[in-house]
Amino acid sequence: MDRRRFLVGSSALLGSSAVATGAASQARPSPEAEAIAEPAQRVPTGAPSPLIVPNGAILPHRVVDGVKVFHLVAEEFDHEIASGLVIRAWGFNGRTPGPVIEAVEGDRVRIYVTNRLPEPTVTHWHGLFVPTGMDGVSGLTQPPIEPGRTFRYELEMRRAGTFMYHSHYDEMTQIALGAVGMFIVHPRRPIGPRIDRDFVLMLHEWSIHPGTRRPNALAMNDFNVLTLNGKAYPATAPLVARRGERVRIRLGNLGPMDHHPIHLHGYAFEITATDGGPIAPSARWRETTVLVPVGSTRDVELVATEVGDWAMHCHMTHHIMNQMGHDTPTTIGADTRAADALIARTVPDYMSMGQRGMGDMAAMQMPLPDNAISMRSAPGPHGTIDMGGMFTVLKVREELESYDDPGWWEPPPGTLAREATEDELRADGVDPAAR
Ligand SMILES: [Cu+2]
Repeated sequence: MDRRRFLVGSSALLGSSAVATGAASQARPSPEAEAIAEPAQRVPTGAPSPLIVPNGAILPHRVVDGVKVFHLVAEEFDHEIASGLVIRAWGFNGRTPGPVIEAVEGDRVRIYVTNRLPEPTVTHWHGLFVPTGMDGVSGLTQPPIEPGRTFRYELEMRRAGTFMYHSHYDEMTQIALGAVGMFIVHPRRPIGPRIDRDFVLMLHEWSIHPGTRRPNALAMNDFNVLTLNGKAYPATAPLVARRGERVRIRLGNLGPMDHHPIHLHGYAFEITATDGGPIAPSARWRETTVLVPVGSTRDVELVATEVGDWAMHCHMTHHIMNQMGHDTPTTIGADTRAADALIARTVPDYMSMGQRGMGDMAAMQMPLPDNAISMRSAPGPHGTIDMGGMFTVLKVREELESYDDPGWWEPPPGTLAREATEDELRADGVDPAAR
């Protein structure tokens, strides 16, 4: 008999049947979670920790006769990707991704979806087990929601997990314009180690030609704006944790086309769940990069043992850059002086770039069209950070007064890479001129 059953059994013996029955039913983890947990993890660990949605929001609800009632409004609005770039997006309740829907296993949930888009829409509950008629697939499971109309979805939260919601009408257009969101269902009684910091991040990609406002819904592979919860670095908020806290990062991907290998520096994490369900502890392995395919979620967990500022980013190099033209010939290694001189006769300020690589372009203040952001670059504590897009920072500190951005990490003496001295090179027998 494990400890939980022992406690439940002994409280039943006390005879106060109402209290004992209530305690027993509340204390039981879901059968699915319990079935795959290691014996040592089967003890409930208390209430779920609150969700943290960097740069985002949680959808409010009201309870009517025991049912959690939500209202999503599909609509068009201006959305700021980063300072200097505002797009005309489609999403929910003025946001893309839409606000996170948060519920608890066993809840009865009613979601009204009002369509204020110029064309029909429907909303699909990705990963949730629902009756077919509530699945939200236009034409297959329901008629489309015409502009101006409101549909009602009745859902039972049959299992806990990290799920999503998105348009399932004119998917190419509506998803490319941002009609997506996360849907988190907490376990009724969490089991396993308690999570202290429970982050929710939705990955997305956009094709936005510099100087334009409307994402190109027809793009198939030339995505030039990559976002975490709708923001491109440097607008992405850091993930802040205190040393020793257990951190969960829930990642969802409803971008149009690309899978994203999300890499975290300084740590190895475990992938603990997908939108298919939790992964038994005995089946997990450790990673530093988690691939989040389109149409999937991944939960990763770590204990924040290492203080510092740790980069977390997509490892596809074009996904940590902001707007750029991908159809420019490369000039790395080329001697362009003769061509530059010829062109400068008609374009006096002309300067070709990139002959020594493209790192310089981060620090260079190039004139941009209105409503465009530079390809990359933001000031960091040691110079320019030459990344943009799908990039953020996990900031772990020994002491924190709040979870607001604690600023940049100040490395203790002796823990910062610096230029080697002549003496050091000589003492270790390293000759920089050697071939
Ligand atoms: Cu990526």
